[in-house]
Amino acid sequence: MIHKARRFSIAFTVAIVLALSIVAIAAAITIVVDGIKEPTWGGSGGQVPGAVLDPNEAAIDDRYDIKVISYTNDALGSAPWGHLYFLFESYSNFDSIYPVATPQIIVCMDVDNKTSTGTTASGYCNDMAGIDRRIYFFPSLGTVTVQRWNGAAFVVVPQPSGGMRAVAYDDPSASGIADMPYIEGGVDLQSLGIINTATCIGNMQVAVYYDNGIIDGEDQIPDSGTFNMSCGNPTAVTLNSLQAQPVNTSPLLPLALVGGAAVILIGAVFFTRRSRKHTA
Ligand SMILES: [Ca+2]
Ligand SMILES: [Ca+2]
Ligand SMILES: [Ca+2]
Ligand SMILES: [Ca+2]
Repeated sequence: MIHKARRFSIAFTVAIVLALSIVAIAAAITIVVDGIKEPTWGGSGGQVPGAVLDPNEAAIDDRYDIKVISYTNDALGSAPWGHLYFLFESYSNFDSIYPVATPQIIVCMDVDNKTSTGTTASGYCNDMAGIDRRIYFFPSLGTVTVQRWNGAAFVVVPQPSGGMRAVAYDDPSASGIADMPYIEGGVDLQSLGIINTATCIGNMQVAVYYDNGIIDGEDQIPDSGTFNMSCGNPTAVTLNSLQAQPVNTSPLLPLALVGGAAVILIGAVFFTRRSRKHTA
C-alpha cells in the first residue's frame, strides 16, 4: 500500500509540474515600453518576436536610419485584446532635438490581408495596397496615433478603455539624445481591429516608413514591398519576415510540448495502473 501511494504521489506530482510548465509556456511576452530593450525581445517561453533587417543607407542620417524592427504581441485575452509591440533599432542613437520637424514612424498594416479593403499608400510605405490601419509613432513627443480607413478617408481611432498608446526612448539625462539606439512602441490590438482569433491572422502585410523630419532620404522598411506579420493566440505575432532574417515561429512549440506532456502523463497513469496490478 505504501508503494502504491508513493507511485500515485509521484505521478500526481509529475502531472502538476507539467501542467504548470504548459501554463508558463503559453504565457505571452509582455513588453515594458520604456525604450530599454529587455531580454524578452530575444524570446521567452518558446515565443520569439519577429524581426526585419534593414540596411544602413548612405542617404539617411544614422540617427533615423532603421537597422532592425522587431515586433510581438501578447495574448488576445479580452478587450482591449492584448497589445502589439514594436522595437525600432537605428544605426545611431535617436536625437529628438536635431530635426526641425517632428520625426514620425508610420506603420502601415493590411490587417485582413485583403487588398480589396483599405486603401493604397502614395509616396510612403512602398505604396502598398489594402491598408486598413496606420500607426503613427512620434517618439520626440511621446505620442501615438492610430488611424483606420473608413472607406473614404483615414479617421483617428480613439483609445479604448484599458487600451495602450505608448512610445519611448531611453534618455535618463534628458538631453534629447537617446542613450541607446532603441525606440519602443505599443498599441492595443482592439484599435487595430484584431479582436478575436478570426481577426488575428497569420499573414498581415506590413510596411514601415520613417520620416525623420528633415530633407534627406526617408527610410522604407523593407526597401520594397511588404513584410509578413503573423498573429496567434495566445502566443503571438512572431513571425516571419521576407527579409534576410526569418524568425522562429513559436505556436507549434507549445503544441509539441503539450503533446509530449500528454504522452508522459499517459505513461505515468499506465505505470501506476500496472504497479497496482503487480502489488494487488
Ligand atoms: Ca522595454
Ligand atoms: Ca535603414
Ligand atoms: Ca485590407
Ligand atoms: Ca530601408
